[in-house]
Amino acid sequence: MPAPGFDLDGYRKRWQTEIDASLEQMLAHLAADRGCPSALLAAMRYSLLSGGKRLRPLIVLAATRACGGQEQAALGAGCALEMIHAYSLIHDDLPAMDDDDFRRGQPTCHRAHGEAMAILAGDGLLTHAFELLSHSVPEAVAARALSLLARAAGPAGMVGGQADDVAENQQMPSLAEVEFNHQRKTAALFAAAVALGGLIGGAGRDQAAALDDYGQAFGLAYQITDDLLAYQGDAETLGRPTGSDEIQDRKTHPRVAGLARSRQRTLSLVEDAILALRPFSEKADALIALAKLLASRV
Ligand code: GRG
Repeated sequence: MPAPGFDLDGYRKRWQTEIDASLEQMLAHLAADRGCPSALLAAMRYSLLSGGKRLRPLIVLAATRACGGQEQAALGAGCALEMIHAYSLIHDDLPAMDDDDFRRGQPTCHRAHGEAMAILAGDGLLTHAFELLSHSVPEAVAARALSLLARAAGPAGMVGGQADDVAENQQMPSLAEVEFNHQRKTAALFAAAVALGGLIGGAGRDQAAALDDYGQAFGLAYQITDDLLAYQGDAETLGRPTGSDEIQDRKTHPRVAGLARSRQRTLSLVEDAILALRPFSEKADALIALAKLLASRV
């Protein structure tokens, strides 16, 4: 199972390029559809092609690889997931939510394209993701794929986590409440990423359960790491300005548990994620390397 010689940098560079090219191509198809207004397309393009790490699609591809499938077959599903991620960031930045002016070093979508168009760009990316996914996976698993993605992104998943986040609550939550929020707001999409990769790669029941364990643990660790770096003021590793959690009095993991416990929790979740991959061959190398990268950030 271990993958000591795996070249994660090379793997990421290669597939990030492919993912970006596929996203370009999908927007080109949309541009050819006379029903899509150019102002809307411009706002969608602005956020979708603004240089994210493409972590969720990479995980879709890595999960397909772990099951013995070809990454190429998972590109469409990975791009669909990235569209949902891009929509969530656009809406998260809006004045009614985080009210952020910058994302990935450039003005946020509503700053560049106006609030109404940014809302619609998010709506467009969210809905187009499902159309794209419906013809990116084998017909036999299409309904399952659409349903799991809708659940992960929806009111009992990411939207639910975000709703809890914005709800006014003066009390300090328990750590279990914080983690429940992270499971929905962030981990649900990572769990959907491995589930989609598994569906495309033909995962059996044990492998699908193992991928879910990996996705949940990875996703929770990812959110705690993000909060830890923000808490420590490590804007460089984080890739965005820090300090807004304190300003907005957000009850993050390190604010509730303290630095040392949050760090420890991240490391133990990464260990859980890697251990979950026992039912796989050495082809789980990319998933393992991605989890190890997370541990190296805290
Ligand atoms: C608005 C419905 C709705 C949901 C928003 C994703 C989200 C829910 C909020 C973002 C808040 C945030 C900064 C969460 C931390 C973890 C996270 C999801 C970071 C951003 O994802 P990365 O690191 O970003 O993959 P890039 O820029 O690489 O795509």
